[in-house]
Amino acid sequence: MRFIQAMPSGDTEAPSAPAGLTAVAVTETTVDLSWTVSTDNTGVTGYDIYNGSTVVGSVNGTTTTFTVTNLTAGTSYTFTVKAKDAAGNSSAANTPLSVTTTIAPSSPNLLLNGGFETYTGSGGVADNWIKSFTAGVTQAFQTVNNPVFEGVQAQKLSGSGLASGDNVKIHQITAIEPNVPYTVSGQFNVDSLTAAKVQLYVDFLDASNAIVGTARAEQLSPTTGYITLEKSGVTPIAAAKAKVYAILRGTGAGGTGSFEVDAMSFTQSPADPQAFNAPHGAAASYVIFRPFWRMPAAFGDNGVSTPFAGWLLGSTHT
Ligand SMILES: [Ca+2]
Ligand SMILES: [Ca+2]
Repeated sequence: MRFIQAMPSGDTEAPSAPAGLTAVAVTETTVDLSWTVSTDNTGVTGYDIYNGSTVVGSVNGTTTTFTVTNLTAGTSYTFTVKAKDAAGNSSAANTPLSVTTTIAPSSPNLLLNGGFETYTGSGGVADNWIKSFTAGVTQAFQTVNNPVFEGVQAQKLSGSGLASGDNVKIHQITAIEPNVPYTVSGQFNVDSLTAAKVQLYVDFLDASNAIVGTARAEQLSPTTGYITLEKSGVTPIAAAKAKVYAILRGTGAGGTGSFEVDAMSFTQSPADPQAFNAPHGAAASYVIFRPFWRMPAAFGDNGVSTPFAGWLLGSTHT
């Protein structure tokens, strides 16, 4: 009979410490470790891999590689490996290896002049942005140096005489990818609001400029300083562009208000199958659809079929 536990027969000699621990590959969340074999009088039966003082994995005695997973991007970790034999003797740890995981690439802001720092035109609206307003309302647009959230300039909008639904707004259109996670965000300093609200608003447009989805975040009262309005979700499968607005919108008779906006951004994640696990949470008002490669065959690559009617919110902002 041969039992592992019956083997020791007095073996008290621990294996040699594994040498040459190196990181052969590093990502945002994983580190691939490799080391050289240890030796032992009765044979090495395995290795324990430590992250700090915690064992994160074990391998058998003929394996000298291990992938540490579930790490955090941009974080330093210290790894060691110990060899063990059949008698349960554990080697000393090797020289600790310090590894810093890679930093997640920040998605670029697809909006131009999102910080409103550049103003070379006229009409009071920063470059790359277009103003519009409901006919008949009193409105004003200007770039201001105070208050700003970042840089030296922000965009101010103000309006009065707004009936419910009337608006004073700026917008910019950017090309986007369909069916990927996105975040739209802006900093808003709301000076005053009466029978009105401030909105960060997105119309998702298809290649023919038809609206195939919307997203919005709102502020209903004045603020003390800048606040973040933000919305995340998944871009509609038919979307080709995002039309991003900052809006002062009337909610009743005699609506009036003014606000500054700064640091507007629209970011999207790269198309990545993994990403489809992410778009939950704040995007509760959206249809979370299946990846296109799991769509029924009847689903065209340029259409929105019945299951996705949630995106067809119409062309009228509210
Ligand atoms: Ca031994
Ligand atoms: Ca700015």
